[in-house]
Amino acid sequence: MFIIGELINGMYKQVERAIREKDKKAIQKIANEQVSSGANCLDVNCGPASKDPLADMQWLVETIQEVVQVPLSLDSTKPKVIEAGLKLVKKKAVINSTSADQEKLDVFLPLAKQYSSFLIGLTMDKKGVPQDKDQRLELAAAIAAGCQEADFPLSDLFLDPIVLPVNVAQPQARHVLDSIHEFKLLANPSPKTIVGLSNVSQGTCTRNLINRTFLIMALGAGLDAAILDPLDKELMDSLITAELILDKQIYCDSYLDAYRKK
Ligand code: THG
Repeated sequence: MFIIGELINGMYKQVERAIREKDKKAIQKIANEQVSSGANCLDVNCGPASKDPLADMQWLVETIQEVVQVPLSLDSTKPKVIEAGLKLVKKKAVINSTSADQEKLDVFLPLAKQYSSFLIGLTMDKKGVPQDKDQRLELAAAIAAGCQEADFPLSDLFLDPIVLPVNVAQPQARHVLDSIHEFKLLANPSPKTIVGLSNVSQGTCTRNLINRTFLIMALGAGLDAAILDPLDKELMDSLITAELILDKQIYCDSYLDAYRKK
């Protein structure tokens, strides 16, 4: 499982403050904590309050790379903001993200090729987020076809069926799980799948329990990657255990410690 830490996001009040005040230490602490808890990659999102997202993205990428070596997931809807980050990254980055709209694919696919990065394709378009798995599959197929036309390797594509909060869109969680399974069958080699896990529990009173349960079900459906909170230890323990049961980790009595020492 490819784990992308979600905590460097201006959506969080302390991160928004740290970005505004250019408080390097605060960002570097969150970067270090996520990596030592098992994140393989860090999401970088300036947040909705950023007045200069391009400069903020550059500052975040430089600040994070001073203390950790993991690749970064550049999270913005603006190609210029993503490109500002791509120019600075030291590892193969993740572009987070394009939608299925042709005009978005026309911008993000050349960018992903030019900088040899991974690309997350959200199965949504101008009409918004689909309401069932068949519409998600249609958009996923359009994104995969766009990649093939642009000669972008499908092995570098992550398809994101878009997780919605279970308290307001309850039937969608089931559709997302079915989509994860079906996206894998779209092409050969299979495109990878990813979700923004914490979306599922927004506004609920039992966030950690809902996140944990949904992640394990998604892993069972074949999920390859997730944007999540790696500091949630019970979530990480459950993830490691699910991988053990799916025969993706070797069992030993101390498998939790063994995983963390990797
Ligand atoms: N897919 C992709 N990228 C994504 C998402 C996705 N990036 C953003 C998001 N979704 C994933 N990251 C988060 C980060 C935080 C939260 C949810 C998803 C979150 N934040 C608290 C909240 O809104 O309640 C903030 C609370 C606070 O201020 O402390 O839940 O789906 N490709």
